[in-house]
Amino acid sequence: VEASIPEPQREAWLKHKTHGFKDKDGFEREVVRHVETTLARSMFNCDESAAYSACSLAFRDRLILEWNRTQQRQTYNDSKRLYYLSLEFLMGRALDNAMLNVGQKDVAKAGLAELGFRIEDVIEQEHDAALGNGGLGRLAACFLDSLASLNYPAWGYGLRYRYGIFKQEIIDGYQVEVPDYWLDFNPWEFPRHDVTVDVQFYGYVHKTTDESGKAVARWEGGETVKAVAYDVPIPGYDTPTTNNLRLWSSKAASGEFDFQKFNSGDYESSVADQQRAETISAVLYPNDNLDRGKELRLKQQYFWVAASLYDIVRRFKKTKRAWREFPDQVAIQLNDTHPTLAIVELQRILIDLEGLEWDEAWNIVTNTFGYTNHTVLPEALEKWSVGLVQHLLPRHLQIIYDINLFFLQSVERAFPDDRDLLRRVSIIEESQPKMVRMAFLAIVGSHKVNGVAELHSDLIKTTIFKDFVAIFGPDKFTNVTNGVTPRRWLHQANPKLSELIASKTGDQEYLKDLSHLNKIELHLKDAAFRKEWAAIKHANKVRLAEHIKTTTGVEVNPSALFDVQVKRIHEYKRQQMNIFGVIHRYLTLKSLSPEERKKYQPRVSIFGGKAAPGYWMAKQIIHLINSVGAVVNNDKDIGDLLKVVFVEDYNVSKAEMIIPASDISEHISTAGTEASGTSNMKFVLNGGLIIGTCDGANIEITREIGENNIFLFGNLAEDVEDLRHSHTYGSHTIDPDLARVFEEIEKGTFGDSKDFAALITAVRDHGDYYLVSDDFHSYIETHALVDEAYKNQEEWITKCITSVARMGFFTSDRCINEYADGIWNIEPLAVEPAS
Ligand code: F55
Repeated sequence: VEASIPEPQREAWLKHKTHGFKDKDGFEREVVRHVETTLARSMFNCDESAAYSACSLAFRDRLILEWNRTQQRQTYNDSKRLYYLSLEFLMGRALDNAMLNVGQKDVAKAGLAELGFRIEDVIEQEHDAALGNGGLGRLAACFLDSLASLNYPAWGYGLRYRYGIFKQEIIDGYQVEVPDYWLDFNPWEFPRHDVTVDVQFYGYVHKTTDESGKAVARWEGGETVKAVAYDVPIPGYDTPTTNNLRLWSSKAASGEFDFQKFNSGDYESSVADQQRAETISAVLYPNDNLDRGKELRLKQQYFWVAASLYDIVRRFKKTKRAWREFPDQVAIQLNDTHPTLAIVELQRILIDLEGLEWDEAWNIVTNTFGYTNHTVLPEALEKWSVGLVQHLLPRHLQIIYDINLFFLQSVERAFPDDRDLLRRVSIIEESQPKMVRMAFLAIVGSHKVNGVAELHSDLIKTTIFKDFVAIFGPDKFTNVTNGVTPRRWLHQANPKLSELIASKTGDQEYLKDLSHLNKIELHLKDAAFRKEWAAIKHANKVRLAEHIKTTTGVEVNPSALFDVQVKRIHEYKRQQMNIFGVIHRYLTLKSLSPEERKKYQPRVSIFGGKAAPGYWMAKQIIHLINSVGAVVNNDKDIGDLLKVVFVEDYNVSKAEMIIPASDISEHISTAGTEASGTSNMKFVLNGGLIIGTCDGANIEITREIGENNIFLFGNLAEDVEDLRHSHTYGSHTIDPDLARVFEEIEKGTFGDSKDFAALITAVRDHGDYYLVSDDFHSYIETHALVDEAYKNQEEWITKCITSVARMGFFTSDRCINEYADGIWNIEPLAVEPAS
């Protein structure tokens, strides 16, 4: 308010009000202006990179105006906001998305052409914003797109990592990690050097009494790090709403302490302090579905949580409302347990700093938070040692113990004399060392807990959180099946298919209400439509084939069946089973006469995905895939019948190219292990079929598209436990086809067999935890069905079109509306069309 321009001077402001470009001419003028002034270049030295920069700046200027208006509108309206706390936002590229969401891509295309550039080449210049590992981070990005597109008042809060997920290089068949320094030129972020928060670490707790004699705790000493806000505009599709993603960056707090050091000549150590502070937001931890308990990771979590909560509370306090109204103004969603300290931090703010009573504060806290669980894998459930929390956050540990005490007391009242129940649900695990169970803390501190697909939400209720269902009742636990944004994953990734669909649904409304896709089923028999459909898939495959040729040197035939598995490499996702299946196919082909071989359906097996740098088994899988490729791709007997390629550095922008080019994709996790999966949705949405297990969202996809349109195989989740038990305690015989594959690997056909021994022994000698052998036979048989089905192209295309028509449910818009109604209790804010 203090910075507001007084009435008499506002006329000048209004006279010079900024407007974004309106048409092609306006766009070109802005591009040239940015090249010549902002970038200090000219038409004599404007390369594609400069064109990208200038084009982005032109669009950025447009976004800023609507972004400011959106924030003013939301503040003025003063209704409840959602804050989505996620340590990961896997955004990918922003320019293409911005052009499409503001509806000006055609203008930009024509304008860039007149200035001498192809829009595709300009888009390709952008570095992915890769602040995430995989599904969890990409889900957060899809949610931001839907929140803005549906006009919800919502902010994302995350960390501004200097290094995103590493870049993957494949050298001699092995993964090599290269740091991803992405901030050299990033026009999409706005540093807010005036928006900072001091975050405290370490120190001790001083217990004392206030003037009225009430016991109070004061957290003192330790060290302080400064959080600086960087804001990223999130444009909605076909709406002026432009929401905010706030990312925190760490730097040294310049207090007395540093000056003392500096003045006493201790320059080096003052620089070292500076660097230590900056380390907090330096790098994204590259583990997906694995918790490693590193101190720096806990520091990241608290740094980001403390800064975000301070910001949220500061905004609430400006409204001068009573504290009990906090949950009517603020909903906070925890994307997995990574932000669980937010529960403790809000309780601390309310009782230690604002002087509320424990019960009143705790009521506010639990009504504010919701928690989304993304995994049942035990190795992914976060735990922090009590000693570490005590050291880093002494006051928080006390509050955690108090939360646990009151919780266990209430459990004891409801279930008297059940000591074992208390032990099982305690937030503190009485192990050596003692551990804080973050998922339990998140459950106790939230009003809703959700899983991300039906099977997964049922599993958490019957396995890892069973006791909590008994304690809190079943209504606290719910399901919100994941979804994906059709703007990026259809319109942007597959513009030709998007256009064809629009021509049959009548308009592009289906991008806002994906259920309209069902209209294309009426055109199932339209020969011209089908032909066009097939031509688009083929063109997408040609584009991928070109990429494969230039990056790997392998020539693949675009008419072959493209079989794709792209996702993080993990034993539970079973890329090892896929490559064993490929070897089986290779051996089968080799055993046939040239005549018989010709009857076989040509295939390209395409893999992509990163292994966590410390995950040795995952790295062995990558090595085996590349080693098999090296043999198969150079085998003259085989030719086009089988190619095996590993696409380096799978990321969001590669996904946009690969997914539209797939005929069949693999979602083959051991039943009960993949919480949802989201690429399965993207593949089907782009006219690819899938082969998969009865796991995660595959089950709901099957229900929607019909079981004739999906290739399901393998054991069911309910049988997994017994099978594992039988491996360990019964006699474990390996599937004969798989044994034949192992034999060939051990003969050295794909290089030194010692390199792959661990992959074999995991199945043969170490209990086959992921049931590769149990599922192998049905996997191979189902692939044979895929071959057969593909030979009948007419039927295949019918399956593809029917499936796309029935995918409306899997939009992240549906998903966000479910969260808004069932968990956040927020409403969209009506907007006038963009000015
Ligand atoms: C990252 C860090 C930690 Cl410490 C734990 C997990 C992760 C992570 O990346 N998890 C992840 O991606 N989970 C995935 O979430 C998706 C979205 O809900 C699901 O579709 C997918 O099944 C699940 O594995």
